[in-house]
Amino acid sequence: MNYCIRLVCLLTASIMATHALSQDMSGWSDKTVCRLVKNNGGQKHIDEATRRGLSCKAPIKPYASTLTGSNGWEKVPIPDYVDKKTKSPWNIHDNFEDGRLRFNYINNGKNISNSPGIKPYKFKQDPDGNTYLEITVKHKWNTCCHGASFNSAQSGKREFYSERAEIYPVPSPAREKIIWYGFKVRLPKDFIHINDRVMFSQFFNGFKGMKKGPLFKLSYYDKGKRLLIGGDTGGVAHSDLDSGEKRKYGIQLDYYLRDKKRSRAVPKYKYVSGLLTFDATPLGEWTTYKVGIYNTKKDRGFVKVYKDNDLVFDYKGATFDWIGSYTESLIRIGLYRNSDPSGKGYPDQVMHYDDFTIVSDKQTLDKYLN
Ligand SMILES: [Ca+2]
Repeated sequence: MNYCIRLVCLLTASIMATHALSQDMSGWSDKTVCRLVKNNGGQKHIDEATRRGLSCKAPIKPYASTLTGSNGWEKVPIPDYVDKKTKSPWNIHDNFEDGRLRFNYINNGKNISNSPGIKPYKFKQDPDGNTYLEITVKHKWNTCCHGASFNSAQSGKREFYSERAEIYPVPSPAREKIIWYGFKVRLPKDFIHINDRVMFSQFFNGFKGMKKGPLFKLSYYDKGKRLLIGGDTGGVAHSDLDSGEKRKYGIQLDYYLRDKKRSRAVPKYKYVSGLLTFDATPLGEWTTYKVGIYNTKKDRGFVKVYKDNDLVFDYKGATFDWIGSYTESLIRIGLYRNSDPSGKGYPDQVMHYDDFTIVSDKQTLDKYLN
């Protein structure tokens, strides 16, 4: 009883406080809001500035993106037991606590147009004081690369572009290297899944004229009902994907949502093991992904994916079996999706990321992400 009354009081107080706050701020001038944002007045002022569309709204200072070839922030020392020949080209950790974006982000370029610049990347705080990176993708942001796929339900071709918002460290050659990377990710409570592809992290081997996908990607499909883990381990880099190549080089596991659990389907291509089922992460809760990649033509290569320390994807074999002219590899977090083929546009999608870490061994990754 006592508890109930207290709870009601608390709720009432918090509703009143929120109401009073928004009422107060609506009366403030843009100049005042901006001054408070610049004086580090806190999240509520940033949100208010964003709501008003003020140019003072982004208190984030990118600088690493201009330091080509430099990965020099929060450098993680490489332990002595790591073989230096296979060490990761990136050894970094970022918990985003100082609210500075040190990564590259997708911008206008050779293939990308209609870039919103740094706008999709915002630092936010949880009530416990933790700072995380909020990434948003909107219709037509960073559009690239016209594509089409056959859709039997509509008995015709679906035409789309890609649209995205991703961050990444400076790309680097990573052939014959072992890379362990990970991050925390949260889909906010009001997240809207779409009936299309939404990728939210990738490891990509780049080639001249590359027409194939990443070695590893994490994607939602079918309104979030399908979680796809996997990618392509080889083929002819500069020619279009055909089904024979996919069978030979594809690694993929699909986990389907049933009764708040995700259940694994039979692997489509090469043999990959994983879990039969695991609990689906509800909206509003963090989950941690750890990804281990031995990027090699040799049989001892691997791609391993841990979700909250459960091994949900385990592939052993060649991971770099390409014909083509290799350039460099990249690791990205953030959203990448197909545009709405009807042209109307899918709703905005927002994901939260934290503790983006790339190192050379699992033990070190565990230190940062456990
Ligand atoms: Ca953090």
